[in-house]
Amino acid sequence: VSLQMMKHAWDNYKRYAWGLNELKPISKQGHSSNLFGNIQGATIVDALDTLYIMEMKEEFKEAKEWVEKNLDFNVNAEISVFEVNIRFVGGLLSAYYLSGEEVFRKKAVELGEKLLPAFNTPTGIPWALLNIKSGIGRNWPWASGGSSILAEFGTLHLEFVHLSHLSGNPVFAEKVMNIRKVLNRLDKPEGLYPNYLNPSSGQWGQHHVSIGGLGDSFYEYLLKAWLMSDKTDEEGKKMYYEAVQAIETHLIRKSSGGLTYIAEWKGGLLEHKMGHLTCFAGGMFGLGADGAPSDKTGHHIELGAEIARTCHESYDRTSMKLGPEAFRFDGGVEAIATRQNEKYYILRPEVIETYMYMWRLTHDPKYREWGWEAVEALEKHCRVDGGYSGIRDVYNNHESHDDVQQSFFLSETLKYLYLLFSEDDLLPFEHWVFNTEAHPLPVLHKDDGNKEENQK
Ligand code: DMJ
Repeated sequence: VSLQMMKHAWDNYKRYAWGLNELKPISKQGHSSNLFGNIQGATIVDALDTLYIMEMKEEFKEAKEWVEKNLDFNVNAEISVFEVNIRFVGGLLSAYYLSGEEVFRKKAVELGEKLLPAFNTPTGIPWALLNIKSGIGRNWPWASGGSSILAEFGTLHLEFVHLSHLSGNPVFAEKVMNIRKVLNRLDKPEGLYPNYLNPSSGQWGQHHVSIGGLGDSFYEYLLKAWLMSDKTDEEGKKMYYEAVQAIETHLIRKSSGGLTYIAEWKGGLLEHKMGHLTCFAGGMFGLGADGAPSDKTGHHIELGAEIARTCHESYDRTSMKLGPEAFRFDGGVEAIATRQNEKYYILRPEVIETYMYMWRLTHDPKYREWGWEAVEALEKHCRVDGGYSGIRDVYNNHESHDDVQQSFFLSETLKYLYLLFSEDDLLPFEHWVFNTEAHPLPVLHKDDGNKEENQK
């Protein structure tokens, strides 16, 4: 089914928005997101590995030809370093490792080089935004005290390690190792990492902590850096398990109805709200269970299972059976969005991602059942003639479509669904680590040099 879904999403993107960043499936035209500046083709690059894995050979070929002829980084564009890294660099790296086609390696390294000026700050903590022509960087104007964002500068590690590996140039890995160094020198309030860090002063901004937006994939990349290093990156491992300990103590709570959730922390006060983005943490806890101290393994799996259940409840308690952007545990509600501007669903993957990890780790059939419920809801409410669209209010009985087919729907949501219903030997966890945009990167095994290309 996910293959049919992919075909529908891809064919419509091709028909109405080819070469542009994303598709507007209702108005049937291109959608340009300012996250990528003038870099074009986000959906193509994000979808390459999904097409490959699903064996959509013709489509993969046309996507590759587009990359060869049209993907151009010599543009005057201010881009988000994080978004371009996870979607473009990550997408190109995966396409290279899966297919062995040199063009993807070349483009990935070329783009990586374009991102390097972002690290020209007093601390080496990169800017959020970079003009890839002039090399001038800055931060989001809304970020506390001119800060860079934890989930942005903390989500470069996997891709940059691979860029060094593939180019022979150590500079990429050095840049991300320096980020670790800066973080390790700083005092962490209650062992937690605030979302904001000023790249000039090297000081934290507001003490807001989140495992959802602004924080999320920083934690994910600590664990995955260790796994991707064939479990040699002890520093990443230590930082991950210590962070999880602090998160458990200060952020994880159980509702009176028995649902485990991860709250947000604001200078010591808890906001009892969990984002859709935070739901990825179920899969992360599951994936990290194996490396936890032996008496804690079962506990981490259990935590993953509980987060999966809570996030499933957030879907089940809506009329469309698709989850809201954020849900709350206060004012008499549990796992329900209370604010109008938190009731939307934009085709995000995190809940299905967690089902996929928990399925592989436990083989409990409920994860496939829950995944199937999501497929039915997507088909019923998000599928339109011109592709797939997000929904403005999942508690309403009538769809109001937002008219965007996000590129991560093709790279993540559909890939994780496909993997959820595939055998475990398709991209096995011993050999592959998924970047935060679901692009698989090979584990760099200690003893086998460049063999990883063959580890499909
Ligand atoms: C994706 O770009 C990535 O999963 C990122 O980590 C978070 N946001 C979107 C999907 O929701």
